[in-house]
Amino acid sequence: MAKEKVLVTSALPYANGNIHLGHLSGAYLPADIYVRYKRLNGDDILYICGSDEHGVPITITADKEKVTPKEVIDRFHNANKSAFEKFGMSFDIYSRTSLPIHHETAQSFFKSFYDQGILVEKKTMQFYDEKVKMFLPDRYVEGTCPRCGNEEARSDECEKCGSLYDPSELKNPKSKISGETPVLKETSHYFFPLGKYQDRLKKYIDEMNEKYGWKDNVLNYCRGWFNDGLKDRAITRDLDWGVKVPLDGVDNKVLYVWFEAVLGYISATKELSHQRSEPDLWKEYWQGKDTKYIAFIGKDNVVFHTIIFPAILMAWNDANKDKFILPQNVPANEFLNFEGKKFSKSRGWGIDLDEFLQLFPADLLRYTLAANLPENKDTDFFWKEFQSRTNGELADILGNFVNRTFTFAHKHFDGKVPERNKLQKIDEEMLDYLKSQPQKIADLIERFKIKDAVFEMMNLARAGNKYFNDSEPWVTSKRNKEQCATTINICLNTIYTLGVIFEPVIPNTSVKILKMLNARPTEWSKSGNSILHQGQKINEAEILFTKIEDKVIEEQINKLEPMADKPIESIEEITIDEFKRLKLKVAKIIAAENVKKSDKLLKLQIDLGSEQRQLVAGIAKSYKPEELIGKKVLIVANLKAAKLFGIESQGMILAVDTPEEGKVKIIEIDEAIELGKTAK
Ligand code: B3M
Ligand code: ZN
Repeated sequence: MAKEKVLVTSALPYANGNIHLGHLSGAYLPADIYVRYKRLNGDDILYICGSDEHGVPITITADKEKVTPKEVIDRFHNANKSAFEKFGMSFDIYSRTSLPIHHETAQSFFKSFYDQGILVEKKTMQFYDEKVKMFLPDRYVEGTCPRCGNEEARSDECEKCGSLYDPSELKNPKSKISGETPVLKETSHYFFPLGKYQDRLKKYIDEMNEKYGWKDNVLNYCRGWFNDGLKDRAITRDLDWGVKVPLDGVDNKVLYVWFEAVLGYISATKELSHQRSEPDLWKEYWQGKDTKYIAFIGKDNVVFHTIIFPAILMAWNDANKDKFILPQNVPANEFLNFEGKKFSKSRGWGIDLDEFLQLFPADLLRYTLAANLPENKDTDFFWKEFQSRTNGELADILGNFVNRTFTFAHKHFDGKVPERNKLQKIDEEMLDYLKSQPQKIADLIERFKIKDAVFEMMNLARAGNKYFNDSEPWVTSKRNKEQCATTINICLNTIYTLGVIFEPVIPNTSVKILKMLNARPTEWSKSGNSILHQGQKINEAEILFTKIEDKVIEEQINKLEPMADKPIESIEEITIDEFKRLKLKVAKIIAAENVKKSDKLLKLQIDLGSEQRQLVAGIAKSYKPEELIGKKVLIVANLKAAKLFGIESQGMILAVDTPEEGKVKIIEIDEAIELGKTAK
């Protein structure tokens, strides 16, 4: 395949907190695997990342800690940069948006738009906290989402349903600084006319998807925004921390962080050009005719990379000679949860990368995360899974195959690659598989199916073990030394291939394997071609993976328990007679509708077999009415009737909390159980 020139970026993490495992699975590890594979493939890659150092998250952290934003960004930029290094991220640069080159770049885009006359200055009503006397940026205001009812929505954006709306639509707004209800007060901002780009953006996304196959989750988000209709977006804010609006007479306003942060990819590439003393390097990638650009992100950043950033680049390209390329693909991942719940710094749920790497080698984490990437749906990190992937896959499959082959080669062939003699069917089959596997894995990685690619890598080690077993070299070493030599030759060559193709996932192990073989990496496409030649001396085997003992994992799990949301409280005891007073009966939901003016309640009609009743249940956030019809449930049948929102409720439906805040799951009863039966 012709070699490609590829620009790759990973979302710029805010420099206001530590990188945790969730971040890695979203935008960093998949990108690093892709990049490392592309480099081995001989493609020409620039991999760009850095800290996002503006925006309200930084000022919120600084306010909380009573330090300056500068102190916050310096601390976290350095901490994250070094944690990423230890994890083996192979960025060409890890830059930062506080650099002058970034401020200049972002300002030049703003100026270009201003000079073209495409920005619209509009007076807007914005939340203002009268107590602390300041305009409140989006994230300083929290309220109820006007679309889905999420009570933790931001002023103009809901993370839960992904909607963007006008701050005046937000229900029950509260200032996060003072806790007061903010007032809407007039200010003026520059707006980018996103709506005018809708048709071009749609065409661009359709075209890219047709040619390069975008992920369904990403396309779905885009469709949603297009259906809502893109609105003009304010690209300035009333703040003093950020990139100053480059207009005379405009003070105390900065560029909206998302407007400038995406341009951080470009300024970071400029910074790299500067570091390498190749002033035009950045242009080769961003403005070259035959470059492609892949942007790795997590799902919460999709709109900014598929809509806002491309629109900014289109607007620049309309008026300037030097034209930028647009993302060819935006393979956004869903989220990684931690032991069944969302990562949460404030609740201490999860583990930071740096902390993790003090306990275990990076490759173990890279492998477990890579084998379980949230490519199509949210996934979880479980300590037990980490242990079983390490012990059962890395150690027992890959490590064991390498170890038994080396032991054998040293014992029977004097630590040299033995000759390959006449091939039997079993050898031919193994060699065919060995030859085909790198291409199969490459195809998967090219389509961003990294999890499947990792599975296929381990499959090669699985096949190696099976081939070793079926060939029985411990038998042939005595009876048919030539056949034994062939087996070990093929096993060593398989280990070589494993050493190359596993490099993107477990780079440190790959280095060890190749060192043990006294070999250098080859180009990806040749890695299955039995590169090791007869007589080549191999080194002593090193232990590649140490198994993780149960007690080590238990220690980590035990650490979590005090942090869990609701520790098991001491529960007041009741007698069996008291329990018997409770009548829990099986009922079927036969009708369900929303309760007007309530986003929590549903009105249900239920059938108990002998009678029908009306219930009001607080499950509207968890179920749509139509999902409930026909379900068999348990109700408390002898609960005193009560009125909710003026509607009589004759009983209560049983449900349990789920890990998702505010959501419950009703207890469903087997279809075979008769209506009206009492639970006991
Ligand atoms: N800093 C948000 C985040 O860390 C944001 C990404 C910027 S990418 C240009 O999720
Ligand atoms: Zn919402």
